[in-house]
Amino acid sequence: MSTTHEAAKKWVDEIAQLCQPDSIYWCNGSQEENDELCNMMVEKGTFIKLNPEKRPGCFLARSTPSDVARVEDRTFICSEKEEDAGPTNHWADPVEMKAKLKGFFKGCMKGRTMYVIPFCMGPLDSPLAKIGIEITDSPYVVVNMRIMTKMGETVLKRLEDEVKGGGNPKRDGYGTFVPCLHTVGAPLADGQIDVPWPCNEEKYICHFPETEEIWSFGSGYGGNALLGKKCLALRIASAIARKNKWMAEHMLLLGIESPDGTKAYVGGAFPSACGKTNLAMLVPPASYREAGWKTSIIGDDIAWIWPHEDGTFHAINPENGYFGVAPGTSYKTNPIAMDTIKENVIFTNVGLTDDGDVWWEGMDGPAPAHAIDWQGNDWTPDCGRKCAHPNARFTAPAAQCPTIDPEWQNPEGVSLSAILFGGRRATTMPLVFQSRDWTHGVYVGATMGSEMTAAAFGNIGQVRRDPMAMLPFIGYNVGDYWQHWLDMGKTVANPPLIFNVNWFRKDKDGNFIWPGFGDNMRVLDWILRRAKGKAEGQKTVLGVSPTYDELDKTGIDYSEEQFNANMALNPSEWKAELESQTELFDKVGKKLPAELEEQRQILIKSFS
Ligand code: SAT
Ligand code: MN
Repeated sequence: MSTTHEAAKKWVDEIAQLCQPDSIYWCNGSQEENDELCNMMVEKGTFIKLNPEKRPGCFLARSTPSDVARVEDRTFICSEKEEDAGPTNHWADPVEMKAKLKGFFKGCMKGRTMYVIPFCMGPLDSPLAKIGIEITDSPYVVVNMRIMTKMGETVLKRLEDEVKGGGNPKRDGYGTFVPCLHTVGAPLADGQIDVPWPCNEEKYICHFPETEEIWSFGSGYGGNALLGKKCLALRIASAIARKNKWMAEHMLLLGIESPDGTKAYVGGAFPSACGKTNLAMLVPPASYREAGWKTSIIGDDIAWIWPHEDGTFHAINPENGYFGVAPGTSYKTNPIAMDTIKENVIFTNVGLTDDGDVWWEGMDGPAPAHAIDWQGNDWTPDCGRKCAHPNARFTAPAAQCPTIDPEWQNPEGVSLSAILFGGRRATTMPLVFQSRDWTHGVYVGATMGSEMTAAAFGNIGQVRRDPMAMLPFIGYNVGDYWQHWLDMGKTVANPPLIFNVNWFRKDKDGNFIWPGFGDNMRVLDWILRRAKGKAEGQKTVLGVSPTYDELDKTGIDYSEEQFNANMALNPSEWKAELESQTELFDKVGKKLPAELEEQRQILIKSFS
């Protein structure tokens, strides 16, 4: 197989010359192809086939211990001007970086097969759909991309059709594709035996926003290697979106159906470790379910949002699967996820039980008496080591999710009623408030922060600013990104209302005040009533908050005192909060939109 798309053919030829693989294989995305690759990886030791009675169609991969997560300090935005990458990114000169990378990529696929993966992010007929071609020497990447994107023959055919004037002429990037080049960076000498998880100690995850290209060297893991996800759908897409007046955001998309049959959609941006996947798969409390409330998921990680002719923002999930964190996932914390990962799943760096199933810390029931840990060693509950790596993952097809929304493949997306921002804050931030207007909402997102949960990232409890939960994913200058948000609010008559939520506030004794998880439905209910003009709320200096009576408390104990503690705005905490926001604002410098500093000044006045 090859292609009639001249630019694609030329690019693949060029890369083959550079990387010198033993062979080239164009992926068609079929089940047979997938089975063959999986079997081959089982033979090679990359994959372990799980017990087909317990986990049909599932495999376990164990990575090299140094290749377990995204590598932010090896991630580069290679814009022509350094200023265009801005203070939150690592910048490198595109010409110099390309030259350097060419050195690394020269002969990097010797002894390996070069896979060509045509893929599409988003429904093919969506105006926002993005076609990419990933070249990789990793079969692990191929089978993961098959779950996480739409991949293979249909996509390539569509790209070829577009050159002839077919397909969907309204597609952003019509006729073109984003070249995504990936290698594990481990060429094989003649006769050399391969290791189960090849990778390189050197890693470069490079983005060229002006030419819309991605070059990734040395890692086989997740966001470093599945280039459709964070690299394309966030970093490159955010830069394209700015040019073409849409938005690429690190947001879940959740559908909520009220008992009266009306359906609303909300987007939510939360930093990692704030329960994004759990919220996207929320199960409402019993009283809500009995009353007829239903929730559904469009996406758990990324949203592409654009101004629709109906005067609202519409959103699609560009992904096709979930690349979720396994540890902590259980029937108690996320039953929907547990039901999604019963079959056809790739597990990476979880534990293996003696009966050929998977296990991780936080799974339901007692720990197994014996297992094999993520590094392949014997493990017992008292051995003092973790069985699964804390960033162990499942790759699962979205279509297997029992609460997948019927509209999740609608090319027109779904209309957004509300956007939520939220971090993990033990103090300062109330349970929920609605921002005063779009500009104030953008300020709330821009100054969003979350407390560190692991000592490794800094002092526990210290707030890390994570604007719109996009800190590692904005493909350009954060000041320009905020300006883009401000501008986008003016492109539709009815932009979504912007809310801030905080599920993690603690009382004097250090206990969470709000029950969280499914009970977050009670807050969403109020938010939707606000969106429909059916809840009065009460004005605070932050905007509008619910009254105690407006929150439905059926089935939980939540006293007015608890509510007041949850909603309290403590002036001294707020003075410190507003002061600490200057750290990021100062870094942004002259690119900081004046409106955002004005918003900060308004609050300084209110709290003095
Ligand atoms: O590894 S990924 O970037 O895909 C997941 C994550 O770190 O959020
Ligand atoms: Mn994410």
